[in-house]
Amino acid sequence: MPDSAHRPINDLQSYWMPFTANQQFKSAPRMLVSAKGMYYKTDTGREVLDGVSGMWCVNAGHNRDPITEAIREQAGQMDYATAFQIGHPLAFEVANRLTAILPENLEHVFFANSGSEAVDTALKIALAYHRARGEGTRTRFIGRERGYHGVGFGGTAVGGIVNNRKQFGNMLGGVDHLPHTHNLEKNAFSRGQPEWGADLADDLERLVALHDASTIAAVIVEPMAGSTGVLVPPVGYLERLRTICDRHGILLIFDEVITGFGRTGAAFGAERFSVKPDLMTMAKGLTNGAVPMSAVATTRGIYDAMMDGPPDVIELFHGYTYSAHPLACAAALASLDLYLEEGLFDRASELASYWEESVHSLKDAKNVIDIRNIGLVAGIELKPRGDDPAKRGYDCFVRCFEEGLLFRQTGDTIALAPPLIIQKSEIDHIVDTLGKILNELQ
Ligand code: PXG
Repeated sequence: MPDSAHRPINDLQSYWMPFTANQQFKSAPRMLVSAKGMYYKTDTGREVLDGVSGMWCVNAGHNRDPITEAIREQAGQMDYATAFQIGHPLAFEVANRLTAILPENLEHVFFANSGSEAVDTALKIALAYHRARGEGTRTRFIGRERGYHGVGFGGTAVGGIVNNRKQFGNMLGGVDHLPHTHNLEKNAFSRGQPEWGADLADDLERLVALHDASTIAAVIVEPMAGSTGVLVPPVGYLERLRTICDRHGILLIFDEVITGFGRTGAAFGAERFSVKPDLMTMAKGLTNGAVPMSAVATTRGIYDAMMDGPPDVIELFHGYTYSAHPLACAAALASLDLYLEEGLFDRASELASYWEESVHSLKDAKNVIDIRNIGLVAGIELKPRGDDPAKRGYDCFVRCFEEGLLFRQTGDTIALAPPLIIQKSEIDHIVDTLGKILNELQ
């Protein structure tokens, strides 16, 4: 009999945890069992303040009654319906509600289930669009160093995080990368968008000269890079990417899986930074994290180019069993209602300066080498401990969790992105806890 047949149900070995040091975790597990508003509860009954909105997704706070109710009601009415050749009304409603708050050039919405799927969908739409217009040689993608676009082969290939790539061979061919925009010498302790770095976008001209525009389908970037430690775009940088893409007929994809739904102090990063992409991916906050759902928004031009063939032929051979899942649609509608009713995107914008002041008050805490912020996001970068990158960040993560504060640790950067319902007193608590722990840590 295999070993697993003897395991009691509370054994930790069967579950292979994602993006986790399994061996380390299983020797000292941390368990969450319930959540409400700003707080989780652990299996030992301790309250933990959620400083990262679950994983950048629970923008309206946890277990909000209207969302829970909407999911419950939809589960009782229709659990599942295919989206292939048949529709259900909520899917159309979600698409319409999204186009109402998206930048006005984005007029159509394709549904998937995760950010990774949305990214791969956007890349495939870009390829299919160029091909439909007779420019089928445009097959290259340009991503960016330190970019994160999920874990599909497409997203891994255009992503720029070496640990996420090196185990998986060649991935998608024909991908190149822009330089990242992180620069401690020029930009440490910038507030909001750093002043230095717009020129880094000009590297796209170099890549166009190297590969020729006729081979490039799209550029994909996060307007603000989240996972890789909160890299806020330099003033003028995204504008310059837009100009260069336009000059060469290259599509610009914004991956707004993190920046969507209020995080930067506007509905989307595109609005916050006043740059319109041709395609936008979103996920996470779309359903307030309650049911997996993601989407890709496109311009009318892209959609119309694809709708040009015979009317009885499928235009895009792509989709998922769970595209526009009814429970996800119900959760999305309830989330969008809640965001609007409670004015949460405006609230993020109103709280942003208090947030900025508060997080920057940690400037003199031990080992802090940079603090970055925009909207209700912050990255606090710590000096790596000797030759042990990420260890100080991890120790800080564990100590703060024990003290009742959860954030996301990425290398030696602490990423904070609390639910947009956060109170000023809770911001103070986050900063006090972090300050105390940082000064205690080696
Ligand atoms: N694009 C971006 C910009 C993301 O942040 C994805 C795509 C992929 O989404 P899915 O739903 O497939 O996970 C993400 C996901 C972190 C962290 O460390 C961030 C994400 C996921 C897990 C961890 O901050 N973002």
